[in-house]
Amino acid sequence: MNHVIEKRSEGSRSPFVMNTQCPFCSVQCKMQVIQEWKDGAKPSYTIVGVPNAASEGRLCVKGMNAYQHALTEERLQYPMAKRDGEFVRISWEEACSMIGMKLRELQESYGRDSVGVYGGGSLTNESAYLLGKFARVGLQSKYIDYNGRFCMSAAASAGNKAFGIDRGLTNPLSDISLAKCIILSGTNIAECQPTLMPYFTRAKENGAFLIVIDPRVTATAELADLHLKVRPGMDAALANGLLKAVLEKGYVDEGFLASRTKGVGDVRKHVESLDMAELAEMTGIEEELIRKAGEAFGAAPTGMIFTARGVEQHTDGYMSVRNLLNLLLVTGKLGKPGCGYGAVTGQANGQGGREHGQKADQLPGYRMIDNPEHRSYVASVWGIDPEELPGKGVSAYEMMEKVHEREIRALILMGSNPVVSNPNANFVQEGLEKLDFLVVADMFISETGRMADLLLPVTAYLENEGTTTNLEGRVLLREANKAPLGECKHDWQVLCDIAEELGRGRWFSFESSEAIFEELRLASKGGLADYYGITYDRLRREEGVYWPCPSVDQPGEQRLFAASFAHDDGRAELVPVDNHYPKERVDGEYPLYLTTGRVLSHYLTGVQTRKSPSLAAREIESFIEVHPSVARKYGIAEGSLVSVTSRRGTVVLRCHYSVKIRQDTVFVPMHWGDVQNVNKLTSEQLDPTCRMPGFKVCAVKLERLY
Ligand SMILES: Nc1nc2c(c(=O)[nH]1)N[C@H]1C(S)=C(S)[C@@H](COP(=O)(O)OP(=O)(O)OC[C@H]3O[C@@H](n4cnc5c(=O)[nH]c(N)nc54)[C@H](O)[C@@H]3O)O[C@H]1N2
Ligand SMILES: Nc1nc2c(c(=O)[nH]1)N[C@H]1C(S)=C(S)[C@@H](COP(=O)(O)OP(=O)(O)OC[C@H]3O[C@@H](n4cnc5c(=O)[nH]c(N)nc54)[C@H](O)[C@@H]3O)O[C@H]1N2
Ligand code: SF4
Ligand SMILES: [Mo]
Repeated sequence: MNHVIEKRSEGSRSPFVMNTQCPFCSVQCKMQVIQEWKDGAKPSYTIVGVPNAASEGRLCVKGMNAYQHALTEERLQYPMAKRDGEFVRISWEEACSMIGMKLRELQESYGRDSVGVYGGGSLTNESAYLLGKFARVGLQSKYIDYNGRFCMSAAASAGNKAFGIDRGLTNPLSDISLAKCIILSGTNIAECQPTLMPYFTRAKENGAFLIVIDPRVTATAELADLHLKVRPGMDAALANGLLKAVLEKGYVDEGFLASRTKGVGDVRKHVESLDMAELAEMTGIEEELIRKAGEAFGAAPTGMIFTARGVEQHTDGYMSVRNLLNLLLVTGKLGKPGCGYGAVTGQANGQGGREHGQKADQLPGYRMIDNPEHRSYVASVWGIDPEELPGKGVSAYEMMEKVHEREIRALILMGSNPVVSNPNANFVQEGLEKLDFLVVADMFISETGRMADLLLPVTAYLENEGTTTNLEGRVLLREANKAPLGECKHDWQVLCDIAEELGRGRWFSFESSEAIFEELRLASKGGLADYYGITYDRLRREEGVYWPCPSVDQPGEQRLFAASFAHDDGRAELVPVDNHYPKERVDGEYPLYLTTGRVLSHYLTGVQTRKSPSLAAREIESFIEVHPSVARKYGIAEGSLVSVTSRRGTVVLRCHYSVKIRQDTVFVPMHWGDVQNVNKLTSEQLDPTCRMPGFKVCAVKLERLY
């Protein structure tokens, strides 16, 4: 395995133990990476899961192999600038002065907002916080957003509106085994958070009835007592069906509705007016099964609902989640052991990354940038005049539109690969080609990195200390184990250096991630996501601390809403939800629904997992999952290459027959770029409330290739 760095950087030949946590998904499994020199000069690695309250010592195949990409010499090791189409090595001094010159020039000619910042949910809380501050105080630009827009925005908006607060799981994971009925909708835990599966098998052993809603029979669906193979994009209508079944049978917690909620009257009226047979027709699920699911949930003494991107990544994702929250509220299943909601967070720091100001409309601690009180509080922490804070910008994909329009002329990307992960990827690529200056801070040269004018090498998780907040809302400290590779810098250091170059250094004079965390604590104090009571010392001593945690002597709140919701009147809000169809429907020309998602061994756009030989070998290329009866209709053989076309583009994929998928639907994973980039097909239409794209449904046609 010549990918592994052979340098014995940590000195002796005795085993070198690195205590860390997996950089990939939101479970944030704790692990040890043990480096040994058994024989010969090459080190070998043993990976051991470390017991902790979330993963309980388990690891999945990605965690087991996450050392490989972090230790490969294929990583970026020094800044590189593009000269005559080729990347050449330059020094950090040259890189910084180039950034300073370019950004000053553009901002002087076209205004401060001509420079945009685009972040990611892999960044630590410290870097994510600083990125938000960097955009507003360093660049004084309103244009900042991040890849979590594509991930968490529908559930976050729904949680905020319904409950007054958004935290991935309202309950600790240990509550799952107390739930007697569990709905998993559009969440494929078995492949995406595999180490959580035992929580669900344990619940089943305790007698829980498990309902999975997914157009495919996933490994998660195989565990279900009832699988509703929903037509993509029809979750809002399906939830109406579940509500109708519950209301008709009277499985309603009237006391809870009266004392803790508002808006149920309108929901009752709306749901009564709907016709169950029509709902069955729309969703592709028999009436009897809808009733069975609704009644099982209503009748159970305790119950939880989990959603992930299958429900959320739609142009009505926000309303679909709201409707499932309606179901929880009507049945009174919140704020009690075994009763709650979970928006299963995706990225390592998908939760913390959405709390401290990477979002276009947000300031640290979940404060809002258009709220005068919030502005003045955060401005006081930052030592600036509130007037100097820019207003709200636009969402991630809309930033790409601004790039096209040349309103944004330079972009600083940190922790994302937008030409692969944005919808309508051909358009996004065209836009980024128009930029005057593209800076990409990454560990590798991603598909977007290839387009950069300047590449900045950053440290990997083994080198980079900082906190992440896992899907439970539990803040964890990940200590650094190794010196940075080559000339790599931490993300936050890069931001401090650029700010210094721009003459804004006095707001960015941090020497450690802990120093940034100290400021974050203060900036979040009194906000919804209050981290004030959390310190590095506490995180070292305790097993992580849940937010909100307003003071150092408080434990942090494990289970939310025991006594009240976070709205000013303490009440949760129900809202009637219409049956939405996806904005793009199938027709004679594009007869199949395409849905997209993940496989076990790869992570997001695959930049990291494809650099791991063990993971790459498990799945070497993308594919399209097609029902055999549909494939045969088009004369497409199992294993052959097929061209897949939507109104926006074409990709070429290998056909996998699968009887597990609906016959009107095909599935493609999102982990590959270039000709296999499924986002060349997906649509640019966004959810009107949260600006989430409809990644989970568009219309396509298949053609066999010879
Ligand atoms: N192995 C792996 N794990 C990951 C990641 C990864 O890339 N690879 N990424 C992480 C991140 S950032 C995220 S956000 C999470 C994502 O975690 P998930 O959201 O669980 O993953 P997806 O595969 O995107 O989608 C989940 C399921 O939604 C189904 N689905 C598609 N359309 C619909 C629909 O209209 N309605 C319903 N109800 N279901 C539908 C799909 O068939 C799929 O099985 O995973 C995290 N964990
Ligand atoms: N069709 C379709 N598209 C989707 C989705 C889908 O389900 N279907 N899911 C969406 C979702 S949920 C998500 S979260 C997005 C994610 O999509 P992206 O934002 O593109 O996420 P990654 O592929 O993780 O890209 C992260 C890049 O940052 C680098 N990186 C990793 N860690 C760090 C770090 O600490 N610092 C820095 N500077 N760089 C780092 C990686 O090497 C990689 O190049 O994709 C979205 N796009
Ligand atoms: S990918 Fe997620 S479940 Fe797997 S080891 Fe990493 S953190 Fe744990
Ligand atoms: Mo995500």
